[in-house]
Amino acid sequence: MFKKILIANRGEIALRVQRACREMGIKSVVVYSEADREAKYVKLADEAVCIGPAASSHSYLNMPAIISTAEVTDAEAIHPGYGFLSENADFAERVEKSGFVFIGPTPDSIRLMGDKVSAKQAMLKSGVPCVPGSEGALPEDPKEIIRIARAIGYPVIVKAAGGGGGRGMRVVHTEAALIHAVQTTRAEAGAAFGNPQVYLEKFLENPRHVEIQVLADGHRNAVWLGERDCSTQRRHQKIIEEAPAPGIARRVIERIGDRCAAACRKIGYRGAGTFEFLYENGEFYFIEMNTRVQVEHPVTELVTGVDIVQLQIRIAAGEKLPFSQRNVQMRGHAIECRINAEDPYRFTPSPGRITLWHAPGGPGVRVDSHVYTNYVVPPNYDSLVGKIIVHGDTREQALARMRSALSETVVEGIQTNIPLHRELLADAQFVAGGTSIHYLEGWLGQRRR
Ligand code: MV4
Repeated sequence: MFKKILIANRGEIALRVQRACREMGIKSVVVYSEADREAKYVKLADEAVCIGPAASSHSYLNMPAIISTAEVTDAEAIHPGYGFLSENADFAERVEKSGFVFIGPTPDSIRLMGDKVSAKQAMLKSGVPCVPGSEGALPEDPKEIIRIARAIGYPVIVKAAGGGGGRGMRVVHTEAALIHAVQTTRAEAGAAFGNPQVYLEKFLENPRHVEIQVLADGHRNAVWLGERDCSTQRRHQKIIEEAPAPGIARRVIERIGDRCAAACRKIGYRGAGTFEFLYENGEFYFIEMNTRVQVEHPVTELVTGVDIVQLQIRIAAGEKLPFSQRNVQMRGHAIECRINAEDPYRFTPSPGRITLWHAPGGPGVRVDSHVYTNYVVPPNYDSLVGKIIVHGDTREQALARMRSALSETVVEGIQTNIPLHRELLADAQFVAGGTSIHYLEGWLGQRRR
């Protein structure tokens, strides 16, 4: 096992990785920006190195600074967390070429999944059901494009191969609007991702976002760790996630989960991964795969009892998965509320000093947060200040525990979205379960304040 790991991230996930290291007897090195000097995980790290100014382009995205810090501190491996360089195949490659272990998939896997066209082709070949659409990237010829869209049937969605996570897409309802939409999306994609390739899919009008967590060890062993329902989102930012997904038959999930694990074996996947699906009318449709640990991984950890971050580290060290699929058991129900430093009505960021932070506790309550009383939330990064995750025997018990946890939580000095969470947890349709990806935005449109 590694003796020392460098954590190339910040905030709650830097603390989460550090906790995994400490439990495993591994020393941690953190890199931090000038804006994160006072962060608790910086003070708690075995070593901490300031790598640049607040702007992430000069610190958390600064590959040479991160790799040379690994060199001078004698770290053996680098954990990228989520966001920043976590899904950058060139970074993974540079880390390995410099003689360190990248705690994540191979550069080839990251590249395969980073291109959404090649990802979908790999999944189709591996037996994972995908949204009906173009076979690969669209050709140049407008006549051909029209023919492909007709075969799919309107509405269709144009997506950039280099996009993902909601960036670079356009819904098209009529043939008259098709070619212009394709050309605009191509131009935007070329500028934004350096890749003008686009593809077409049937546009699903009211799906849920359900994802499957996998772990694979690179020795052809792969397991899936259940699903997460991440439908409650606004502008592609998830705010509540839960496991399992309410109201979906176990045998339907099991069929999909087994296909995901089989696909991992087939493509030689190594590490943690997430298969993103749209779920509509009882069917699953693959859209993208994420090759990193996700913000919402704790709900899976609570229902399976598996420490995903520790297993990422063990897998990167060359160990085999310590259990097989039949040892994976789902127990109870878990819900995560993301706590953001933002105006709960207007969603504008609310950085600044937290004058009082009081975290909830009690049975089945977990808080993943790097903040504390007198911590200053910097304005330079995303607004996540913590996550409250609850576990119960049933969804009802988990909901009750979340309501109780939210009512115990006190945050003063900045605004947070806790009032929004409190309202949603009292909403009859959310409480009933199974709301779609459009529910929250519709609900916000009708909201009274
Ligand atoms: C779709 C879709 C409907 N039909 N694809 C948005 C994020 C990216 N991961 C894919 N996205 C979507 N792809 C087809 N064929 C609707 C969305 C979508 C969405 C997906 C998941 C979670 C939230 C979303 C919000 C708006 C649109």
